[in-house]
Amino acid sequence: MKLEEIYQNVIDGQAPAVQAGVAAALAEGMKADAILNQALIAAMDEVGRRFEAGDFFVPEMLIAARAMQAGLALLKPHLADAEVKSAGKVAIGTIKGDLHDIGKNLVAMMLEGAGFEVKDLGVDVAPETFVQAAKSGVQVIGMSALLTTTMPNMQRTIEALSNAGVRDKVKVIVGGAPVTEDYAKRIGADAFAPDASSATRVIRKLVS
Ligand code: B1M
Repeated sequence: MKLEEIYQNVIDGQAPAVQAGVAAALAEGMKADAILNQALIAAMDEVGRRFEAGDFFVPEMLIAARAMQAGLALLKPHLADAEVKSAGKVAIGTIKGDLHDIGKNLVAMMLEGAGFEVKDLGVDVAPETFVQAAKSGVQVIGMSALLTTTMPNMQRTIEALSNAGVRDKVKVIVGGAPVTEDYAKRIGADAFAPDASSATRVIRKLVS
């Protein structure tokens, strides 16, 4: 099995073909970290590039991310043995009062595709849950918001991190359709990203 085939099948969103390719590559004795870095992560980098260039839209990015995750699920048990270096640890959730999770899931998938360990806190996440995640040793807290009515819970969460004495232990990135760079600055977040692809780039910088 050629890594280029897996790479192309991720870009094309062909989940069964990606799984078959990963299984064949493993059976041939290929190293799990090579499959991860040279096929899955490389393909998601390309997907992100195409998205930012306007050649791919959300549906293409979603099916590619799902195909990547299908391959990743097969690789995971082998990655533990291969001691692949994690790109970093991120906890991500949709803020309290908000049940929208498509964008948040996309960000989480792109991060996994880029080699991050992602703790998905789900939706309607209370500030205290983000605080617990910060205490658990993640480097980055990511908050997603789609509703203008509950957006202020981002600021409340940042205040909760400060009150718990863990604000300086983590970087905070915010995003979601109504969130802007200016809003992120006003509430004291470290970063903002307008989409899943740039979120990965920004978080890479935050942990570097
Ligand atoms: Co709702 N909804 N919804 N909804 N919904 C919106 C957001 C709305 C704009 C629709 C409208 O009125 N035009 C509106 C909000 C208006 C406002 O706040 N001013 C709205 C409303 C009002 C509501 C309800 C209140 C409706 C009601 O019940 N009366 C209700 C609220 C429920 C609640 O949350 N408590 C509600 C419910 C729902 C559904 C359950 C039906 C469903 C959600 C399903 C789900 O998520 N599992 C839903 C949907 C689908 C939408 C729309 C149509 C689509 C949202 C979406 O998934 N976009 C939306 C209208 C619209 O946007 N056209 C709407 C695609 C997604 C990929 O984009 O999430 O922006 P997005 O994510 C992007 C970027 O923003 C960024 O990257 C992503 C990918 O590039 N990003 C991040 C996101 N998070 C990030 C985090 C980062 C970085 C980047 O760092 C951590």
